[in-house]
Amino acid sequence: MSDPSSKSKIESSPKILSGSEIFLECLQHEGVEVIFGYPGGVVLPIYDKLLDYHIKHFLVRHEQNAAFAAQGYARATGKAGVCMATSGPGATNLITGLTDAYCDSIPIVAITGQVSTAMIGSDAFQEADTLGMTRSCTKHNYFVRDLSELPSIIKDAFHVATTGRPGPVLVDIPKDVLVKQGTFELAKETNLPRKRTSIKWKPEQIAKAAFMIWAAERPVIYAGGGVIHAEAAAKLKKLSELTGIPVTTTVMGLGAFPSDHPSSLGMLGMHGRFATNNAVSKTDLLIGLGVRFDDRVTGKLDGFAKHAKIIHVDIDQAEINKIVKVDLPIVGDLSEVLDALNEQLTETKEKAGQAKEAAREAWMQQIHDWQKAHPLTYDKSTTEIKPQFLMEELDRLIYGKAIVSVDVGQHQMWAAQYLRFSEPRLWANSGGLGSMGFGLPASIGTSVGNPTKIAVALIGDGGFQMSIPELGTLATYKLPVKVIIMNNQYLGMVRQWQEMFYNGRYSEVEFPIFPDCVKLAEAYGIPGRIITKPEELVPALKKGDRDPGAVHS
Ligand SMILES: Cc1ncc(C[n+]2csc(CCOP(=O)(O)OP(=O)(O)O)c2C)c(N)n1
Ligand SMILES: [Mg+2]
Repeated sequence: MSDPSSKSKIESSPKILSGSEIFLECLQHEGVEVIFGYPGGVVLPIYDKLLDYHIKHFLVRHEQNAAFAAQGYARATGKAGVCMATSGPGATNLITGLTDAYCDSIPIVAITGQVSTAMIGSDAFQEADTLGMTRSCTKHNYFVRDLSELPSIIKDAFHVATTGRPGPVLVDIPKDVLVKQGTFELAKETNLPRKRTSIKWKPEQIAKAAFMIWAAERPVIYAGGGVIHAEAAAKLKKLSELTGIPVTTTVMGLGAFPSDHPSSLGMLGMHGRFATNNAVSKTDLLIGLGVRFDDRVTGKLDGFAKHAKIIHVDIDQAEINKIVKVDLPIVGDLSEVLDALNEQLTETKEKAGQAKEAAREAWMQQIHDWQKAHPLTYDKSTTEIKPQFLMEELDRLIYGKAIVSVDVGQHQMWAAQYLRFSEPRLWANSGGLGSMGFGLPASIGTSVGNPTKIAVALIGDGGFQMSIPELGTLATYKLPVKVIIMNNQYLGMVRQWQEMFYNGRYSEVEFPIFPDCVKLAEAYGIPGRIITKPEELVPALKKGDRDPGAVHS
């Protein structure tokens, strides 16, 4: 994205720079190429200097969407996404996006302006306690008291966001620091620990894990987003292939294991597959990798994997025994742990690997029988477009070629069940927080972050109405995002709960007015079409292959 011939100002100018310039120099040195943001009073000094730098700024239509777009970028690339907002309302608008990133362990660095230091505490115009408000939804937050601290804070912010368990970090910078002149000296290294984790797993734990794995008759691997964050998908595949153990993934772990692998069990939990949940409830060894035993996975805890010994590998010690008491906790970087475990398993395979072979074969057969008896099915006889049909057709067209960003609701779960993922970072969803309005802005970030893949935004009619203005961002930057609005004409997920748990007493789940999406898209200069018949689906999806386009089904 950045012009390779671009020169940092520091090489051509004296070392006396303004706070804004120092800030932008620091970002450049962190390798930042794009910022998703929205300007305002106290960040004007940064926006002014931005004109002189080769960092590309994407002007979104709401700060919440800057945070979601930064997340889309981070989820697609593994690098920290950057978002920026002004003080007061700009900062408060970021909060949902920060909380969302915190829940899903997504590395983003949020920059907020603050009123000048001398005015803090005076109820100044657009003053808000950003630090206080974001303390609980960031991995860490910083306030820049003095210009001299700025380079080291920026360096530390990127370090904290991307190392250990990744997460959002916020840096709040008062206006006087941005306008002040000072000598620029780049912070060379962070003083924080460089290791991804300071707690190191022990070889005895690896040996014990290998022993438990060979001793198990009905093992299952339960893999989560941590596998993707640790770039450990290939190592997970090796583990599964070395041992023949099937793998189920969480909604955050989709892509951590290839969907079409014979040992793939798809997703587990409330919205997971019958056979997979059966396997988890009957397993005698559950190997949790980069997971957090979320309630959408476990359901009632006393019924979860109740026959199993549990191994839990996670980089965050706070996750160990938080929800479920485990038999063997291993705290460490999954990539390192899986290397060590695979080595141990390779060494011990010949001696120990055969002991339970017959039982393992019977276990896989049992799982296949469950899968055969309870496949994902739907009524194919209707003349309307069934969501599952849409997913199957979309999957056929985009498998391995697209990054799919989804919103929150029924469509999200259909996508999670039916779409296949060949590799990590092809899926962006609001897993832990379940924030409606996520999908469309996230697709902006995935499109910018990885333009080699087709960007698809698959969203509900409810979530779409929360993010309509971002069509403006798509159009402005001509981002080739394929927007698919699944219009079931209600807040489907909520309606489903009312149907199941409130005797079908539907309350406030329909919109009496829904805009004509074609006219709406065209108002932004984006081609759109409404389709209602199954036979129209594939031609419509194909037509908009690389153009911005809205399909309303
Ligand atoms: C910001 C926010 N508000 C409310 C909810 C509660 N909620 C979860 S799913 C859902 C319905 C989503 O409807 P729609 O976007 O049409 O998707 P569908 O379920 O119909 O596929 C709602 C209201 C939420 N998750 N996020
Ligand atoms: Mg809907």
